[in-house]
Amino acid sequence: MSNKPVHYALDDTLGIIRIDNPPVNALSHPVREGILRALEQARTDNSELLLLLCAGRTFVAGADITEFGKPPLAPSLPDVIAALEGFAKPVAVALHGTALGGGLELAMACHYRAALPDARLGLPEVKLGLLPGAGGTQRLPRLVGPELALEMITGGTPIRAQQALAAGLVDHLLEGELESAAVRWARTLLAQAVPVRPTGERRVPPPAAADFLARHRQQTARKYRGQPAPGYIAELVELALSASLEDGLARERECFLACKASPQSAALRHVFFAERATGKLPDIPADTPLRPVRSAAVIGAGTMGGGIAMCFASAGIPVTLVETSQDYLDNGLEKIRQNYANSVKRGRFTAEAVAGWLDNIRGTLDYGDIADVDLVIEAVFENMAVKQEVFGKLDAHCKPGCILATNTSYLDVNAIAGATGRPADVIGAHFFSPANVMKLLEVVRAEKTADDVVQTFMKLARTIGKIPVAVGVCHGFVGNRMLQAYGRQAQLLLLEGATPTQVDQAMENWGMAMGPLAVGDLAGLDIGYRSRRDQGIESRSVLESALADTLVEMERLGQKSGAGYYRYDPTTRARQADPEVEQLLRETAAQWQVPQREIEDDEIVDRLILALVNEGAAILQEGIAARPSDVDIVYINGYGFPSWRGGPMFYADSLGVDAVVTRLRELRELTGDECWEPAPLLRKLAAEGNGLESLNGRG
Ligand code: T1G
Repeated sequence: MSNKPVHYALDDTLGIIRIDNPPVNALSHPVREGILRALEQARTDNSELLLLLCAGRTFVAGADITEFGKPPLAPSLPDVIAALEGFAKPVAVALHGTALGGGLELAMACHYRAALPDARLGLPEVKLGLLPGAGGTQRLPRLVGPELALEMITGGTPIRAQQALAAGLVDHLLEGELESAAVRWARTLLAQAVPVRPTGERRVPPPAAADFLARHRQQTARKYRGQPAPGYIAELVELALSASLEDGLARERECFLACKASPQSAALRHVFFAERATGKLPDIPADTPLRPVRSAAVIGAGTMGGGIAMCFASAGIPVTLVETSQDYLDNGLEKIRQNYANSVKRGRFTAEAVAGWLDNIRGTLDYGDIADVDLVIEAVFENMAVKQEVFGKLDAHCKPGCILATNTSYLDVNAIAGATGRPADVIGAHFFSPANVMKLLEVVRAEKTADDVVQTFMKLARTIGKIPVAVGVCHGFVGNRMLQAYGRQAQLLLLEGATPTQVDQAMENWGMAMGPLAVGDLAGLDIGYRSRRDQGIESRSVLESALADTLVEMERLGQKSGAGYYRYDPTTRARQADPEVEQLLRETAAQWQVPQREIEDDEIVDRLILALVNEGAAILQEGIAARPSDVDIVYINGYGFPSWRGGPMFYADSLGVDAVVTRLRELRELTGDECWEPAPLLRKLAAEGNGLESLNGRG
């Protein structure tokens, strides 16, 4: 078989077009050419019906995203789609794995569609800041109606084959092995002498509710502030109701090209590849043998411990929760049951699946019961002495080769490893709360952590549904260390004249999921208070934590006490500005003789985001993170940084590193604060005329 990505074979009167372009049969230029070549062959041969399918683990998962930054090569995907839909002989397609984006558009241009039951079908382009650019916004509503079409294209979440069958997106579910089942199905179509059936000739049924489209437009404008694609999608699906296919496709192309050229899409495409690059460790060979992880244990059944145990149980790995008292253990197990029950109620999981996962969890008070597990994650109180005592016990009880991980969010993992005789088996695994939901996992490599332990944990993270980022040991690792610089600026801006509402609104308008003060109130101001005391910082002795210390000592701990930087409505939990806090702010500023001034929202954004960038650059310089895109992934998946801005380091590149250095120097002038001294790495890149992207190893 030639190494061409598209093969055509005639089997009696059935023409079979097979795409074989691993890993996901992306519609690269050679694939597009190959499909047209196959159609050319079939035009004149004895075939009476064509069957399109893919080799490998999935049907076409979309256009080739790596081609987006390059000059377009003909034939374009719309050319291929038009050739398929307009073909003189009926074309059938068999779907398996994930038929996504251009792949589903290809399928909708075929005349008959079948799928394996576990196939998923979707148009996820919006997750790349794009929209379906090869007819998806015009053909999908013709097949499934405007409601489901808008839900699928705006949300980008694939649907299962069963739902696609019910919705009319596919005509048949295949049984058994893909190729043989597909050929059987195609032969029944041949026997029925089915006609061509262009999707484009169908009409879009009107929405059930007259105000559906208007409501959708409003919701979209609110939900996707700062992102152009969802608005275009609403316009295009609405257009499909009235316009000809030709006019609809023309407008779709314009909108697609506008999205493709947008900074939001450039950022989201960066994030797509950055998420996949985190696992590629420059200094550890990809084929490093892994340690088997068939069983796990979690020490501590508190909020974090319970969430971590759920990650393993839901991935099918039996997990034992270890606690110090039966009450703590029972509470922890009950909390897990409740969390799962809530997910079933919300329709996220089925009751059957949850029952199986709960069977994977057991509890004990006896370290002896975890002697044979392959991995332990410690999630006890954030105190060095307590953690070292636990690791001493693990060292005494756990079998040789067991991986010992700590869920500390800022303590020295080397010191924790030092409490054992096997520091090579010790690693940091910093989960984010709620651990069963948040995707980010900072994998902390201590000085003596063995390469196979690191590689095993990086792979295991994907198995339990996490995005792993390898980081080195320093206070707060990558995320919390940068957060400290970010949080410090928020505090200083308050003391210089801004209000909590102004700071948070400016950041949320810019795109952050939640402003820094509201995040503080959500997490609980007492956590930061205790961490400062643990670091030996006396209360109210430091300008940038004076206000927070005072609030905690006034029992204003945040949402959990009904008041923090804001007051919270007891019923709706909505946050309200509190004049008492603004008064306290002015008094604290007076005590510290901080001059008051009007502060613009732009300055707020610059100071908070550039604090992240400058600290991120220092982290890269120290080798605590391997590449700038890893820092971006930490902030997008752990700290509510808007993915459509690409992450702090990508954002810095979008401004231009030299402009960032200039602005940092301006802020130093403005505030007299040495923290604004540009990181040497930024100065070096600016001098070289390079961007942070140049360090991503993907240049
Ligand atoms: N183009 C190029 N490379 C791709 C790719 C794509 N569409 N999809 C995946 N890869 C690479 C990926 O970088 C990785 O490479 C390897 O394949 C395995 O991927 C006109 C404009 C299909 C669900 O958005 O969601 O069509 O890291 O690690 O976890 O309307 O990949 O090994 O070197 O993710 O099993 C729309 C994107 C495109 C789907 C498989 N399609 N892909 O997940 O493997 S835009 C998408 C995915 C479009 C048209 C428009 C997932 C997956 P490497 P992986 P996975």
